[in-house]
Amino acid sequence: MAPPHDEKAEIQVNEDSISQRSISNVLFIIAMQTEASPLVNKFQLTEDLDSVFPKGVPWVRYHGKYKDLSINIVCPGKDNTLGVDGVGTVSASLLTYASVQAFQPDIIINAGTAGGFKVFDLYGVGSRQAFYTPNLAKELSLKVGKLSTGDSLDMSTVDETAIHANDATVKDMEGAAVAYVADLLKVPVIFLKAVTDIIDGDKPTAEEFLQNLAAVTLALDQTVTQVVDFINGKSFSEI
Ligand code: FMC
Repeated sequence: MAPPHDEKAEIQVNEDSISQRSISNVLFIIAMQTEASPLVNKFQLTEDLDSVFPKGVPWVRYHGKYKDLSINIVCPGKDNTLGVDGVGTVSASLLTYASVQAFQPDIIINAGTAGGFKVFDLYGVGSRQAFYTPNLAKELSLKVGKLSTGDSLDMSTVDETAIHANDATVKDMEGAAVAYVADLLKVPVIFLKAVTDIIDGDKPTAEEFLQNLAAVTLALDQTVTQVVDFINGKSFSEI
């Protein structure tokens, strides 16, 4: 007869074995080429021209070694019909799914830009899917908050009500999709978002977004590098 099934103990064992494991394989999901390019250069990654992805999809993969880490950066690429970056949840979820299957990462990092709200001093807890990284946030002085995702740069009044009701402090167009797939496939995930625009500020969102994109991408690039340097050689319990 099988011994009684102790689910609690099993979960504990799983968590322990995850936390002791060192992180060696990092997958970045990045929506826009402008956001990805500086990192591709920084980590000296090469584009995979013989793609592991299905033929004809616009998804782009860059990969290589940086310090002790194996790094993949994937982007949805340019929409086949419209020629613009495939931002948003639909492409993000498919790309995340296919990339986890193909590269079996230890951790997913969704890096990109986001809109922020004027008040950004809330400490968001209980985010279901994000991996808890207290040491990383403290060491790099990163603000921690709740991220809200929708398929629009602009914010409708309905979105606004929901965002405020849930205490979200940043707003993007991919995070929840990446979180959903990461949870589905049980891969730890973290989100790094650099703020391009103040949603509840005076300037129109799209205008402010475009104005700040280059400068914010630079800041994102620096933070991502610091995060990768911090993660390098560490186990999950140390981040
Ligand atoms: N609202 C929603 N998304 C964004 C934003 C805002 N105020 N600022 N920056 C973004 C991010 C989204 O995640 C997309 O990838 C891209 O930038 C906007 O097209």
